[in-house]
Parts: sequence; structure tokens; C-alpha cells
Amino acid sequence: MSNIDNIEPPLIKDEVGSLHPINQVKDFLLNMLADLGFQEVDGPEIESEEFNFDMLNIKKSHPARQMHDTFYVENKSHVLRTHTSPVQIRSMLKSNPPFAFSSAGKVYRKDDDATHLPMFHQVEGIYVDTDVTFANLKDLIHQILHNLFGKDVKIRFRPSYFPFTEPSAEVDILSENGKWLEILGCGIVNPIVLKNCNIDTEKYSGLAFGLGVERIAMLKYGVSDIRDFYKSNLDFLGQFK
Ligand code: 2NL
Repeated sequence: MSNIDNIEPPLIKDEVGSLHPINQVKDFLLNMLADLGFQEVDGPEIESEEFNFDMLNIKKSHPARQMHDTFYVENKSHVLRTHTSPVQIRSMLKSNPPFAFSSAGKVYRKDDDATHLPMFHQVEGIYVDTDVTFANLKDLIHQILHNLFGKDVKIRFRPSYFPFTEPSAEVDILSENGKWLEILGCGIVNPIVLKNCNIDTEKYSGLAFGLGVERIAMLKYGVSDIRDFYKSNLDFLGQFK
């Protein structure tokens, strides 16, 4: 017998990495929306004020446009996008209805505490067709929330306001401890926004919604401090394999 039979390779701890929990939740949402017929679209993170605000009916006087809420770059004509809606504006300008687009990615706002970060991830959807109604929106939101939290989840629509939808609603789910938690915002696309995208508002209407990925991940995994997702602590991140 030769000595070589006794040689063993050194032990290597073969830990396998995994997707970051925020990307896991983002991909789950995008796959679900793809199954519902939404086509994923992409766009720049540095946006003109025109696409980030004006096209979405966000007026010059709107508080979100102020220097202390938005990161301005390149001599104030451009911003770090504050939502993924400008991606959908760009896609709508290049398409004719009917269409359904989803967009997802990093967005930036001047926020920083246990539940808000200066960078977070958003997933949005928009669907434009003949005769799209609030009933279609309610049905779609129910489908999305059933996929996320199970068929028994209790859902509540609350009237709200966004410049780019009219009417607008925020949607809450009932948590185990009996509290209503805000989970997403949605509405019927404001005809002003459709007109900005050269869409005939006599013929077409649309629905849209947006949700914060970190917020969904915090609820799904019971994480109370959003900053934990971005500390690169492998003991924390390893829990989500
Ligand atoms: C929220 C609310 C929302 C939209 C996003 C949208 C996009 C276009 C036109 C109209 Cl291009 N609407 N998106 C609509 C309602 C709510 O997000 O709280 N997100 C975290």
C-alpha cells in the first residue's frame, strides 16, 4: 500500500452563499407580477426632474421636491430617483396600450432612522387598458397580498393621496397582534399622467401600485430595524438562506 492512500485534502468549510434577503423578496415580487402578466422594465437611477416629478404631476411646490427630501445632482437639473415611476413613464412613452409593466430597484430619499433609509428598494406595477376600474385594482391587490401573506390575510383599503393617481388608496394588512400595518400604495392612474405619455384618456384608463421591498421583508421576517439589512453581518444575513 502506498502512502498516498492516507493523504486527505484539508478540510474546507464549504459555506454556500445566498441572495441578500432584500433581493429574495424583490425577485419573489417580480416573479409573481410576471405570472400576472406584467413585463419587467428597467431605467436609470439618476433621473431628470422632468421624469422623476413633472411627468408624474408632482408640482414644483410639492414638499417631496425640496432639497431636504431629495438628493439633487448635476446642478439641480437631475435627482437620484425617488421612486421607480419614471421607469414606467419612459416605457409608456415607447408603447401603445394595452400594456402592463413592472419596475423594481433602488430609490433614494433623504431619510435615515430605524424604519427609513436614504436608499431602499421599490417594486411598482402599472396596467393600462380599456375599462380598467378600481374593482380591477382591488382584485389585483388581493391576489398580490394573498400570494405574499396567504389566503386568510385581512386586507383594508384606506383613502389616500398621490399626485399621480386619482383616486388613491393605501392598503393595510391585519397583523397577529391586531394592529393594521400599511403595506402598499395604489390608485387609478391620474389622466394627467396618461396625457403626459400621449395616451388617449377617452379610450384608456390605468391602475398602478407601489410597495417598499424592505418594509415587506421586515414584516415577513419580523425584523424591527431596517438598518440590519445593510450591516453586512453574515450571522444576520445567513438566517435568510
Ligand atoms: C408607495 C406608493 C405608488 C404608484 C406608486 C404610479 C406610477 C405611474 C403612474 C401612476 Cl407611472 N402611479 N405608481 C401609484 C400609487 C402608489 O406607490 O407608497 N410606494 C412605496
